Amino acid sequence: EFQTPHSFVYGANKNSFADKDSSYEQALNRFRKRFDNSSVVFRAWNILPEAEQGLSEDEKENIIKGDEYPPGVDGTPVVLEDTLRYYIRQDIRKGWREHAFNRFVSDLIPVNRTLMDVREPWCKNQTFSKDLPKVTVVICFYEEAWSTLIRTITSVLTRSPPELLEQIILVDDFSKMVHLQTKLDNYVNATPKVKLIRAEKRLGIIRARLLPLKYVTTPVIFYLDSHCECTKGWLEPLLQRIKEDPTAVVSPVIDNIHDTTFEYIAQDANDLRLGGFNWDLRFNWIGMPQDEYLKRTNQMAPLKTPTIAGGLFAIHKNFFKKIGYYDDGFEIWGAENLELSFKTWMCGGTLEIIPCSHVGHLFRKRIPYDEIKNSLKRNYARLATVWLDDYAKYYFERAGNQKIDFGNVSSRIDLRNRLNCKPFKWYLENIYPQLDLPDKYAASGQIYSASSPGICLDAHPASEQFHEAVQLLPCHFQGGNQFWTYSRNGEIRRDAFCLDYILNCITLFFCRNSASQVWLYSQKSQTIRHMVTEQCLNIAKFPEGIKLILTECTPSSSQKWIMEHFKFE
Ligand code: LR7
Ligand code: MN
Repeated sequence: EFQTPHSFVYGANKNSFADKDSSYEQALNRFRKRFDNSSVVFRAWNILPEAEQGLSEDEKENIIKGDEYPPGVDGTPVVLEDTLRYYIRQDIRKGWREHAFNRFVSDLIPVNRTLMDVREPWCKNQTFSKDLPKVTVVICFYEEAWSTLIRTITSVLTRSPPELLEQIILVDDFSKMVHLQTKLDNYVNATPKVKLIRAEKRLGIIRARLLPLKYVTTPVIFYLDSHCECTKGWLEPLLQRIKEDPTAVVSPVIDNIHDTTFEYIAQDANDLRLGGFNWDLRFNWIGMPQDEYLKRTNQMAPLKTPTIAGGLFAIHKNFFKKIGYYDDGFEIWGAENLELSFKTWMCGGTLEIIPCSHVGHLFRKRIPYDEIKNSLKRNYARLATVWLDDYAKYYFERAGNQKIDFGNVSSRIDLRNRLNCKPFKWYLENIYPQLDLPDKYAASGQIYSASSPGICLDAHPASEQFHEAVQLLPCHFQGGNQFWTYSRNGEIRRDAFCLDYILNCITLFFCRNSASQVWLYSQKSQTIRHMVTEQCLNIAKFPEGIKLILTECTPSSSQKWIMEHFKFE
C-alpha cells in the first residue's frame, strides 16, 4: 500500500514560516504574482512517490521545501493541479468522504500557516484592561482530520497572549481514527498547555462540551470547533467584553475557511452577519437591521445578535452555570446553539458578536454524521417545549406535527421557572422582531396535487446552483423541503426563498419583490397562476417521470392544487 507523504509535509514546514519573517510582505507579493493568488500545489509532490524509494528523509523534505513558500500561506487558496496521479486523486476522494472537506489540501498546508490580519484598522489601536480574565479553550472533536485539528490548536497557542491562555482542553468524543490515538497522546504530552480528555462513549457535541467543566479553573471558557483558525488579536476583545459584563456571551466574527481550497475568506466588515433562525429552529445568518447599522458610532462596539452559530463563543463560567449549562438531554448535534441563545437573552444576559475578534471556521456543505437525523428532531422538540411557550406550535406544525419521544424535560422547565426567565414573546418582540410569524400567511404547510393526492411540491433551498428545479415528490408530512407559506402578496415561500420562474425553470430563489415571484391561488378553481406569464402550474408526464411545468391555464385536473391551512382574507 502506498503511504501518503503527508507526514513529511508537517516535518518540512513545521518551522518554515513564522509571523516574524522580516521580508514577509515582499515575499508574499512575489508569491502572489507567481501563482496568480493561488498556489498550485507542487509538481514535486506529484512525482515524490516514485522517487521516494531511493531518498533519505532529508532529501524528501528538501523536495517539498524546494518550493519557496508553503501552500496556503497567509490564507491564500490552494488549487491542485488537474493532472494528479491516480492514487492522489483516490486520496483526495477519501478525504472528502471521511470529513466532507478537502483533507488532502489541508494536509499540504503548514499547521502554523500565517494569516492576514483581517481586522479593520480601528481594531488595531484598541486598548485593553491590564487585568483581563484568563481563559480555558475547549475544543471537542469527533473523527477530525489531523492537520485541521493541529492547525486549530496551533492557531490558539500562537495567537493568544500567553498570560491570558491558561490551557486548551481537547475533548475526544470517542473517535476511532488511528491518528487520534497514540499519535495525539504524544502530541499532547509534548505540547505545553494542551490537555486531552477522552469520552468513554460517544457523547455528541453537547455532552462532550460539558465533560471538561470540572477542570476549568479560569473565569472564562471559550468553545471552539476542531477545524478553525484564530487570527491575530482574536482573544483580547472577547475577554475585555466579559470583564466589563460577565453576563455577556460573546462570539467572534466567524470567517470562512473554504472547504476545497482552504482559503481564509473574511466577512465583509461593512456587512457583518448576525445570527437568526427560522421556525424549523435551524440557525441562519441574517443581515444587520438597517437602523441599527446607521445608529452605530463606534465600529468596535459589540453587535447584539438574536442567536449565535454556537461553535465559537466565550462565556463566563459563573454565568454558564447560572443558566444551567446546556440541556444534557440533547444528543449528538444541534439545537444547543439556540437554547444557549434564547436563555442568554431571556434569563438576564446579552448575546453579542465582537467585530474586532475574527476566527475562521471550515464550513461544510454536508454534516458528516449519519446519526443526527433522529436526534435533531428530538433536540428541537425539547427546545421548543421548554423555551418557545405558545410559539412551539409553529415549530411542530412546520415539522409535520409528528409524534416523537423527546424524553423528559421537566427539570429544564423547572430551571426556567427558577431563573424567572422572560417569556418567548418578549424575546421575539425585543430581540428578534425581524422574524415573521407564520400566522400572517394566507396558507402554510404542504402544497399538493388535488388530482394525484400524495404528490407534493418539494424544493431544496436555493444553493449556489440555483437552477435546481422544484420537484414533485411523494408527500412526506415532515415539513422540511415540502413546507411552504403563501404570503398575502402572492409569494410561495420558505423563509427567505421564494418560488420563482427563471429561464424557463420553476425554482427557488431569494425573495426579491419581483412580479416573477407572484403566484395567484384561486381556491375556487384550485389553480396556481404565475402572474407574469399568466400560465398555471401543471403536472406533466415525461418518460423519466412527472415534472412541474407552466402551461396555459385550463380546467384540467392536473392543474388543481391544494394549499394546506388556506385561510380566507
Ligand atoms: O458527535 C459529535 N461530537 C463532536 O465532538 C459531533 C461533532 N463533534 C464536534 C466536531 O468535531 C466539531 O468540532 O463538534 C464540533 C461541531 O460539529 P461540526 O463542526 O461537525 O458541525 P458545525 O460546524 O455545522 O456545527 C455548528 O452547529 C453545531 C450544532 O450542534 C454546533 O453548535 C457547532 O458548534 C456549530 N459550529 C459553529 O458554530 C461554527 C460556525 C458554523 C456555523 C453556522
Ligand atoms: Mn464546525
